[in-house]
Amino acid sequence: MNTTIDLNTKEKITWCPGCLNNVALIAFKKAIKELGEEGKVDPMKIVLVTDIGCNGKIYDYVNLSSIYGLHGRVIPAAYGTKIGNPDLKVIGFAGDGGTYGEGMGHVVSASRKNFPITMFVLNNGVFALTKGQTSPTKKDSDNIAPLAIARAAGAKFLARGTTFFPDQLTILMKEAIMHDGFSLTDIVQPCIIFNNNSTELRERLERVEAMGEEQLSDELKQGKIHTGIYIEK
Ligand SMILES: Cc1ncc(C[n+]2csc(CCOP(=O)(O)OP(=O)(O)O)c2C)c(N)n1
Ligand code: SF4
Ligand SMILES: [Mg+2]
Repeated sequence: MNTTIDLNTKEKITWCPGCLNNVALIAFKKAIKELGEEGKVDPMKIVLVTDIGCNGKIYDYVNLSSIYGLHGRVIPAAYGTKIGNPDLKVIGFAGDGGTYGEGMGHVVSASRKNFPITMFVLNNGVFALTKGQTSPTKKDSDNIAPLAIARAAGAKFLARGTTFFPDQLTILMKEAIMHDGFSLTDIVQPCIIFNNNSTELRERLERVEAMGEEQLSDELKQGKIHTGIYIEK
């Protein structure tokens, strides 16, 4: 197993200065590096499937085999890749607009049928790349609770992380990647240009060891947003 792969690339990062996507990128690379060093994952057998959006630029910033997919269609592309070669560890990376808007039907199918893929969603509450239109998770806009929906559809591994707790985010990512079936990790963060809700998020976010059914939907109640892992017992 090759655990010494350099995950960095030479591509210039074009996210806005201070974009929290950088935190998720660092947490993700740390997770892959540590799993490689622990002998749990072979980075050469990982395929990253990315979406369109600010989040999608991660395709250029991680030195892994990758597919730059269509907007909202990361889950089918990832599942097809896994079916084609079950030896691969397939990791989807996408945004809230693509995954919970256009792609929500795929979340339901993946949850229901337990597709053996990992999904990370950078949830900034807006369609950021296209200049900040409201996404399904933006607070005060009849927002949805994606983890509760996935749970209702049968998902067995759900996690919520945040770029405000980067150490926990790495831990969540490692657990999600090691999970054999479908895992959905929602990563709450502001978009500092189009949805700068940093102060509000800092007040609402609360780290917990394990999430229960009720905590999955706390975001919908617009109170505390718990970060942690829910695993079906
Ligand atoms: C099928 C389709 N619909 C719409 C678009 C235009 N589009 C590109 S990126 C984007 C918004 C992405 O929002 P999100 O998924 O939340 O990602 P973010 O930019 O916030 O990271 C949209 C609407 C597209 N490329 N393809
Ligand atoms: S618009 Fe928002 S999400 Fe996109 S790069 Fe800038 S800060 Fe990041
Ligand atoms: Mg978004």
